[in-house]
Amino acid sequence: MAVDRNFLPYNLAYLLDLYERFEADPESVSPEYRTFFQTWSPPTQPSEPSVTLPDDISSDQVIASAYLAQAIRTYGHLAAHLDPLGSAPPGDPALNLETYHLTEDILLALPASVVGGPVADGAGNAFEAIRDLKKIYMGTIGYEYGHIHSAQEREWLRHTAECGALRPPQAPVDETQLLKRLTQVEAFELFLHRFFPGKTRFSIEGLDMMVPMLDEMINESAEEEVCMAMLGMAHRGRLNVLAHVLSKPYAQILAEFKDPGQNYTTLDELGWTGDVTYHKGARRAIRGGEQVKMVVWMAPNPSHLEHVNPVVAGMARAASSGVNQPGAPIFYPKATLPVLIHGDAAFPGEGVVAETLNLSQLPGYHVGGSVHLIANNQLGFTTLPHEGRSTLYASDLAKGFDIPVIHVNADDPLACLEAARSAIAYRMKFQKDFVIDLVGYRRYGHNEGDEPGFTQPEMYQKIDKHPSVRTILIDRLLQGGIINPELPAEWMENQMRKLQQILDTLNPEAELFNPPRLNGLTNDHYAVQTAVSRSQLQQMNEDLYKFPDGFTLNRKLEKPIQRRRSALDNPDQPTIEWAHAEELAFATILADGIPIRLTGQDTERGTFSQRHAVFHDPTNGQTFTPLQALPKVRASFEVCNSPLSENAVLGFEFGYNVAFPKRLVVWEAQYGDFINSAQAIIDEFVVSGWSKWNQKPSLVLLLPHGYEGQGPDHSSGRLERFLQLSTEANIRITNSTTAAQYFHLLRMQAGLLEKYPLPLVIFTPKSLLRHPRVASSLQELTDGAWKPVLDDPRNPDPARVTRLLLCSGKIAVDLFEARQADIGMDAAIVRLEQLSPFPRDELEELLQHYAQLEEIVWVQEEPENMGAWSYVRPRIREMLRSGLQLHYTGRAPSASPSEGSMTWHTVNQKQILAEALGLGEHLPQKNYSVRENE
Ligand SMILES: Cc1ncc(C[n+]2csc(CCOP(=O)(O)OP(=O)(O)O)c2C)c(N)n1
Repeated sequence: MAVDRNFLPYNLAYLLDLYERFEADPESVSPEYRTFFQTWSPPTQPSEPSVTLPDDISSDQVIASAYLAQAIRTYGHLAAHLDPLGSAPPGDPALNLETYHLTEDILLALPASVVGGPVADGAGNAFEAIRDLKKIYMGTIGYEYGHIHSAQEREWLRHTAECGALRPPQAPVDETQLLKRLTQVEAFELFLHRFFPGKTRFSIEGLDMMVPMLDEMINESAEEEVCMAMLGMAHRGRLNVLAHVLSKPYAQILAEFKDPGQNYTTLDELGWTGDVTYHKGARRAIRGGEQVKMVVWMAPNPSHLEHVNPVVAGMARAASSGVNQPGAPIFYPKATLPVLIHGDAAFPGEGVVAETLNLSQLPGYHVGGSVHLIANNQLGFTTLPHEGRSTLYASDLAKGFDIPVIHVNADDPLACLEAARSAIAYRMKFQKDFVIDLVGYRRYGHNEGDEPGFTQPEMYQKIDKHPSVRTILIDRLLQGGIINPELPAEWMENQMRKLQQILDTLNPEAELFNPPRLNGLTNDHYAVQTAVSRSQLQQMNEDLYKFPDGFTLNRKLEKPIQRRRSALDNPDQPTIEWAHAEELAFATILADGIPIRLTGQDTERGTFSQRHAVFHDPTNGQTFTPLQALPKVRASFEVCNSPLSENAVLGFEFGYNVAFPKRLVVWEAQYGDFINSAQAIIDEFVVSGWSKWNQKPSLVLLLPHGYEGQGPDHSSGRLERFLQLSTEANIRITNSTTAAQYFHLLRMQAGLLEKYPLPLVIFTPKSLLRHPRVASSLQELTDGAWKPVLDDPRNPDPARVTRLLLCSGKIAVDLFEARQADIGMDAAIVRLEQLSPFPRDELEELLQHYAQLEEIVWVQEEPENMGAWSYVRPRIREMLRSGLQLHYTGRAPSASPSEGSMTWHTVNQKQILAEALGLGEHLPQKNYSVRENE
């Protein structure tokens, strides 16, 4: 049998030990070894020069030496010198000779082959090999790869660590250039410190090597197939990275520091807030001659630490996906390199980190491997590691995700570059994540105005005396006679002079970004052709439900699919249900050449078994996705079930969308209620990305919403929160009630991607998904358009209507159902299908139409402090003509969105309907209704 090198240990001694055990009892070794030993026997002629063991060396000592070597490889990081401030590493008894009853003399007497690996090749005996192994594993790099499940990867990592191919002299570093780079890094901080004292910049000092490491990663990957590097990072060192890695002009950064804000007009007028300088993103093209060789892109991010991680991953996924052909998108795993820079307190502390790591190997979220760099300054604001995490290392979380880790001392430039090279080499080979824990310190307080001595006096006594990495490098280069002694000072002066000249000649306003204006939406903005011809829809419907030869449809789906097949036969019959309308909308959007990505928990099938975007053959488990098999489309359709996450997955979809806003990206919550697990992504990215960073998101959120007695956490998508966040120009919020409206809305969103992209929140039905009142006719798709306001379908005589029951969403259907045929003719039920931007003109038209109105009753099923009431109330009041009253009917104010019991729900729901419709059904509970104008 061929020996699989992946499970062969380096040292023969270990193998012999195993062989002995196998001979004594074959069951005592693993199945792989058992198979292997069946055809293997110990070499009679050693492959190494033959060594005769001295008489006083036992085979136990040979085995002990092998164990020691193994322990150094596995636990050497515990004794590595990782802290530039010199704290003692924890160490481990497994790394000590005494633990194995070994001595230096014993090791000197043993051959190097008992240690194995490349170190053995150059060593004269086991002592030298162990010494060299310790240099590798217990120097200024700590390797952690023993937890990796794949033997092939472990072998590669071990080989990479030990064979030295990535480190000098095999891979030389131009240390003079490195010094030049570190001079730029340090001069930038010194200059800002001198001219803007105390102003927050979150200096990189103490982790200066971050910049050359990023240079190295970008240059290394530019040599491969990578055409884009996507960076995400928090505040620490960001300005330095922007200046040097993203080539953001010094003038622009200095202008932002000067902040000529007095000439700006007010926030009100612009709707623009911009963001602090250390949150801004940037893009840079690296050219190779005329060609753009690579694009480096740093995403803007909020202060909310680590929340940019999934966003960057989503951006990378979008950049690596080919979408301009029918079927599934084509993913190019090496095309984009995501690099995420984390804080040492934030990485273990913020849950979104784990959520994002969990995305890394999932088919719909894979980005070909991200490189993570923990900017470890050993403090989180004032918090020490033992207060901030329950793990030894800041990086330990990553080990659970099968990610290799390298810890490296930030004061050893060559070790840092080796770590960067290893990360890229691993990522390119295995397309998996890699973590570098860059251990440094923080030169100043949390920010430059902060006094660190209040809380870390001893640490800062050390830091105050600690030389910068540039100084350490200069000393080394001078000692080696590599540079001329005048050079470092000369370079530093030149750099400072350059910055001074830029500052002296600065025209801050010219350098600053000129903010665009936010305009409110007008009716023109939804003047998009959304109707589709009858013949096209009928043809698409036919194509959609043609299954491939040999595909067996689940028996329980035969009838519903048959209903879909025939639903377009009678154009004026309301036979098209909600999910069917969605599929038709998607098909037509793909035919228009717009790619679609649809994700969410259990979204392929749909939480309520309504969608079936993917069919599963019960006889063989094969799948079929009709929207990927349509003949006449020009763009890809991607659909996938998300993992159980809201925060990271929504961040991911936001990133995917904002990187390429002309694709239709739809994310669905399992129930709208769970959206609050992603509140930071909503607040910080979806609704404010435009205002802060001039982004143009067009993400669609589907949030199942409606009161159906399922308790406080399965009722509300928190309409009120979105409405509160809307400025009428940053997001569209809808709560629509018919399949046709949904069809037109999706098509309108797709049609506006180019012209007027806006995030769109659609509160979607649950029990109404198959309700006959919600179903629509083909005619409504072929002739209709999106209507922000829907008048009463009963078409009441305006002369008789004195009460307008104004509402939004499912309660309208409940009102229609509860209203009896011959009564209530004085009331019209009108639906606001769109809440934001508020459809003033359409509502005004209706108020004119119902000229006899005496009262408008806002009816909602949500409690008074929730739902749309607080939002619509001032807007409706503005429109009240003289004598017209505004009233509220709905649930009483409440801390929790709904009742926990179906009975209690039913009582309250009935009461709201009775009150609104004036049915006089006085139920035992307090009848909650607010008389607005009294
Ligand atoms: C989600 C979130 N919580 C709290 C903060 C406040 N905050 C800003 S920086 C910081 C410390 C971060 O420490 P670390 O991750 O080690 O990064 P460092 O600042 O040391 O570079 C904290 C708590 C924040 N910005 N974001």
